Amino acid sequence: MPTNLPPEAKEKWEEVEAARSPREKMEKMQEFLKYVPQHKGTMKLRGEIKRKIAVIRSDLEEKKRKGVGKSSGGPKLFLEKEGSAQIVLIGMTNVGKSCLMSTATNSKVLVTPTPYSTHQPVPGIMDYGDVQFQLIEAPAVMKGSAEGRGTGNVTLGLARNADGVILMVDLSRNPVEQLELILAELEKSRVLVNKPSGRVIIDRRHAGTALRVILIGHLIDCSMRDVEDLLREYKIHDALVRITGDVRLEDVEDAIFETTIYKPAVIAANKLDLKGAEANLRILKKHVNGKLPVIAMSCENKEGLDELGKELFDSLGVIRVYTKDPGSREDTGRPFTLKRGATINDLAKSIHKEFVHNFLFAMVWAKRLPFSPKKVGLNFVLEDGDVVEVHTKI
Ligand SMILES: Nc1nc2c(ncn2[C@@H]2O[C@H](COP(=O)(O)OP(=O)(O)O)[C@@H](O)[C@H]2O)c(=O)[nH]1
Ligand SMILES: [Mg+2]
Repeated sequence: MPTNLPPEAKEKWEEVEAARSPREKMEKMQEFLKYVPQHKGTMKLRGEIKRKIAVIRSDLEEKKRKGVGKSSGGPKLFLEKEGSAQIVLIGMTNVGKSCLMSTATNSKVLVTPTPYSTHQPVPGIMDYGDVQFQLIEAPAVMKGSAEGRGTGNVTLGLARNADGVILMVDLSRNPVEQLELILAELEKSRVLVNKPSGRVIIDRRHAGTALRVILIGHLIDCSMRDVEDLLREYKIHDALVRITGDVRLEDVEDAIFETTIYKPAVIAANKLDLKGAEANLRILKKHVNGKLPVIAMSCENKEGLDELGKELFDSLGVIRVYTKDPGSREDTGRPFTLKRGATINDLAKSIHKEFVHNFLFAMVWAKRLPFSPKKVGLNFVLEDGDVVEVHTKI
């Protein structure tokens, strides 16, 4: 059931969204909570809002303690994104996370048999062809991380904020047990890795663009009208809402609050070189049963790194689009990575925010086109490997 919030709560939520600073956002969330009645249907929402408040508060306290501008010593809750996608490495202690960082990325980390030696998230860049992934080694996950044990909040917060996750297990110990433990902790923090049966994406637009709901799938126990009414109750008047698969009204509400989120995930089954690993790998694969990709690897022997890159790229659902300056013969080399299904409009936005405004037309070179280049508009759907030349008024 949807949470059935009173109108005052819905209005407050609009203020939360409009907040301009973390402090204001936190205060508005606290006010919002006062209007949310306490019952079973609102438990999930209350929990999630409280978690968000806690994250902002600890960030603010941290800044205050360190003095803004000075480099901070405590564990960071968010790391600035770099490269095409941010991927967080999640695993219990000693599975080989640091070893992967040191072999696959440019970062300097400590690889050691001493458990729980990584307290701080450590970033590094991993090259995969012409795409760069930012890997982050998160502090180890343990039972109770979701309740804040160890540096659990940091790790799970990083996972929430990332574009994807690598679930790492050690094949010389029981990999199924490790995987289930990490998945359980992630699930408790409402980060799910399995594909949902349906999906709601709310893309907020500037005022005046109106509300448009695109339904590619089925609404369960509700109508299109109910969906639109719910969005309007939350003062969402200007947005493009895409609904795919099987979706209930509560999933739409979930999307408004971003409570449950889905992360693309790959399983890195490490230490393939050790005794018993092959047998454990078979058990793990049988258990996972094709639901997630399993990459067998040995960080120590630098095996499986390419497969890891490929699976990451595939699971993220991204495409590479190369741009060319008008008049130049060569593309710029480094592609833009965009979500599958992205259009020229999305590309233009990621090049520069003024680009859409000044857009005239684009020329596209692509193997699937009978003739290249083709002159196209903002709605043209791009595919991996396309080369684009954007023409603007100025
Ligand atoms: N045999 C073997 N040992 C590994 C491999 N990867 C990591 N290790 C060892 O496992 C221990 C823990 O590695 P580390 O990367 O620090 O684990 P973390 O706690 O997950 O960061 C170290 O002694 C590593 O040398 C591997 O692929 N094979
Ligand atoms: Mg480590």
